[in-house]
Amino acid sequence: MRLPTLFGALGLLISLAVAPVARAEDGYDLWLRYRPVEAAARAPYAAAGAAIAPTAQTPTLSLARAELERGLAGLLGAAPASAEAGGRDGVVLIGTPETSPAIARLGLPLKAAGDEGYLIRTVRIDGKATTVIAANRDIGVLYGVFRYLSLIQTRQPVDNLAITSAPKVQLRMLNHWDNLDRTVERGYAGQSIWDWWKLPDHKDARYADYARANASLGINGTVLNNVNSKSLSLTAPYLAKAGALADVFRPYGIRVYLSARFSSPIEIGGLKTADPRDPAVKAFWKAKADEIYKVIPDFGGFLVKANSEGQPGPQDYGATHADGANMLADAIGSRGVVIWRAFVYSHEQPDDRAKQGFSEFKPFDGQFRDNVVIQVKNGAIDFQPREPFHPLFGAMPKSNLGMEFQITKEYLGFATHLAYLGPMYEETLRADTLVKGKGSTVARVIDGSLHDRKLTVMAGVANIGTDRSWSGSHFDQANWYVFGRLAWDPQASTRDIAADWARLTFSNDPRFVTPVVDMMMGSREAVVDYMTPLGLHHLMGRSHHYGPGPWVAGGERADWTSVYYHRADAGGIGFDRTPKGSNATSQYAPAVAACYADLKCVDDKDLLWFHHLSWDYRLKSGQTLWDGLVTRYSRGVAGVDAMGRTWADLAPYVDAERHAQVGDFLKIQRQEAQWWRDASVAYFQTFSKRPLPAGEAPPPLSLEQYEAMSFPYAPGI
Ligand code: GCW
Repeated sequence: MRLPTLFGALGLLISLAVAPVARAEDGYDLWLRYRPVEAAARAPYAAAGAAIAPTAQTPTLSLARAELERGLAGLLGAAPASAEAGGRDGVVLIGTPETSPAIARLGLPLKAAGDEGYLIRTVRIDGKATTVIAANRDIGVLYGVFRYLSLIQTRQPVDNLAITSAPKVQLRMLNHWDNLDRTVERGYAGQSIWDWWKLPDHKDARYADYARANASLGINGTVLNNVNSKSLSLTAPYLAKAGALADVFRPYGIRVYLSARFSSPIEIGGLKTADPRDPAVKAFWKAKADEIYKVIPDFGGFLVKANSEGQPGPQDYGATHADGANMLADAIGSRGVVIWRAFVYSHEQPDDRAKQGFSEFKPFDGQFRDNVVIQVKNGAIDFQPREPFHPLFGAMPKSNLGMEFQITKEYLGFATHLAYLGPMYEETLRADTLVKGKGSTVARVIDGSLHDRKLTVMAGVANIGTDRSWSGSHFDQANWYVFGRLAWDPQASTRDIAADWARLTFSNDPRFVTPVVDMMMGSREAVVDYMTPLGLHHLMGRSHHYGPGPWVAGGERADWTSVYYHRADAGGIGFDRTPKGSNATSQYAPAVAACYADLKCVDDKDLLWFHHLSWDYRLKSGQTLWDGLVTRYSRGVAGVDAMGRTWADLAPYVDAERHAQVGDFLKIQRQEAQWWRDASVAYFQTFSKRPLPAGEAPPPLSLEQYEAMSFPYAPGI
């Protein structure tokens, strides 16, 4: 027996002895683990990646090649040697027609791949089976390599491939709410990964790992700093720091953007005003943009939060959002974009907060420059566990409208509650605005097809930090992953994506994948049940948003309280947004508005978002509203119990380290779900004055005890 074979046999014996538990993992490798394909599943890959044909080099193609080598080495063993294409079976040929004569000769239908997409084809070259990963630009090749590796990672066949894939959204980006002192607003995964202090001289290795992970999903932009921003970010020293990050990200196809503080002309420009109509202000921004493009030639543009939650903006000078956005867009010109957020509600406006974004922006439809995108949160309030889709979607056909999802779970239990957000994103994307008849989905607004818009954006507020697992928990990685996949294709199925993620991250064993995917798919609904059932919203603890706070009242402004949203009293509960109430329903297309306003049509899941109803109102299930509320709270707790049991059973398929952490977090979630249920029931019962439905346990503490709990060190603020 040759020595390597002996060692191989020993290794096999050892791994059999400890099987099926994998070695401890801390989550750093995300979905790019490239662990060896188990012996029993090797056969279909016998020839795969026998060699990688040489290709002309660009920095991105070098990365693509290195990734392919790394992946194949990890998955299938020995690193393949270079070989001329056509020499043997199983060669992988990567490149663009410009960089590879062999690819050019194939005459592939590359048009369909567009600027960033790719083709993966099994072809015969000189009679030998060859896998071609081809694209029009080198970044498409890198994306294609990640896709090819993911097929092996998820044990798909790779011997007869005919894949064409191109992104449906142009700008697929993360928004970091990271501050210059490395705190992260609404961050639950440690500190900011940007070490501003040591930049630009020291570039942490993690920056490249970050870019690689994003590139594996097709994410092509990142806003480095918080939308609640500091002018300091736009000064020369900080531009150099941002430039250093941009240099790391560039070969991964990722452009850097910055949040811009509207009052910068005053704070760092020495001007007396930031009025967008003032020539000196215009000159400041033009010069600033020119300065940025000298440091970062491919700078993506500005993200702006203006006249919202105390941030400065054009309205401070009697100018409009359009004046402000267009002035910045002119400064940037054809070099980039201005992403202007629609998350706007003003101190002076007594109107229903849910209506304000629409009221402020709809009148300006058609008045924004071509390189302006209005970025709209998925719902009209603020990243709640469930919100009906934002009425601006479909309502501004003559403007570029982008989607802003939150990946970090500000309102869904931070990093310790397991909530897969795929179904929440999908619910919004598949919602039908009906503005151009049936099928006018939000996804089609976002991919530009509904109103024939070219400049399209999907943004996700990042959940990334210095935590080893990047996202604060293993399952929160799935939310970064599903966001990226949906940005590539907003029509994709989030159940399929969950399955891919579970396979890549943990195990391909169907005894693992099936229960985990089911658990993930139900997880967000459990959160809705134990926090905000039946369309309730914004009931979390004041300012940190940790735990239940339905009693939150008073303070700076009414629409930062819970009582503003639930309106519970002896007569009932819910926010009347029908024409009899705030009339927020009128902001939707007539058929949607009519349904939301009609008790016979509106879904129970949105009921109290749109209606104020008596405690004895009959739900579609026949239960009274009060009984239905209580049983949903309990159902949410039971859902977490079930997740805990499922996870415990899956120990054989997961390494001990990750299994234990997920298990611990599920226990935290279980306790907090119970707390949510008990505190909410105790509070609302003071209004309903009705007994609990049969079999429901009374809350163990008094309402006063729940109200007295205080969490000065809750993370994320
Ligand atoms: O969700 C709310 C958050 C704020 C955030 C704001 C926004 C960045 O509570 O922390 O500020 O929305 O989106 O601007």
